[in-house]
Amino acid sequence: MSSLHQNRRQFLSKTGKAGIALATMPLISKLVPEQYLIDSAFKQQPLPYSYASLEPYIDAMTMEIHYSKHAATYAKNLAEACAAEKVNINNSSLTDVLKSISTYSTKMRNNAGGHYNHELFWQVMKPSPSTAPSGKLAEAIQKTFGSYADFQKAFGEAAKTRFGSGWAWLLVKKEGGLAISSTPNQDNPLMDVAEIQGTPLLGLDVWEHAYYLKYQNKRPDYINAWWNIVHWEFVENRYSAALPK
Ligand code: MN3
Repeated sequence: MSSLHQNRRQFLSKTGKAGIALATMPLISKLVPEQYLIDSAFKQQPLPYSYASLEPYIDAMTMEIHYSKHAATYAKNLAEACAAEKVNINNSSLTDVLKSISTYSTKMRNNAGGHYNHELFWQVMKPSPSTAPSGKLAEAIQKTFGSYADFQKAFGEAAKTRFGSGWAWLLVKKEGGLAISSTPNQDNPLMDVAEIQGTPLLGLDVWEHAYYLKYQNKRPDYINAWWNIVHWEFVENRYSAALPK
């Protein structure tokens, strides 16, 4: 038996029930030097705008701490979890792990989710975007939620009522069609543990670290302001990519 399998076994024996499910999964990983994983596997994409450029909706200091401290830590801890658990993935294969996240450790769940969610979050925002969706996505939103305003209301409600830390999502469900959901902690709709599963198109971080410096306890004000910086063209492209071919 290879040392990889022995390591896997040791890991399984430590993780109990989750490990049993993991034993039935195909082995995604192979051994690579740990330093490689930690140095390069989960480099954050450069922020596509400056820290200050989402003001006044999100302040520069919040953006700087959020991107360079909070999000950077998820990337680092994800690399550590992969090295410790002998999982060889990178940014492009991260979704495979998310889709079977119930078979991994809590550290993997929190940091794979945390890294994926933040990398998406920076992309779904931009300074001075067009202020409403258009094209096929606009049609689907209207069909599913009644109107763009109704959609905003329902999404805002999901974001406001997420107890504690988590995210609100617009997603294309596995079985097709749009849905709004919210997830706790760093979970997301790709995960096999999510209540509503599918492909996330748009995500809003409602952890206090995302808004507390400017908005303190007023999460609804942050949510209302955030609509001004949603990068709808980006979300529309994700929608097109998520539709059945
Ligand atoms: Mn965050």
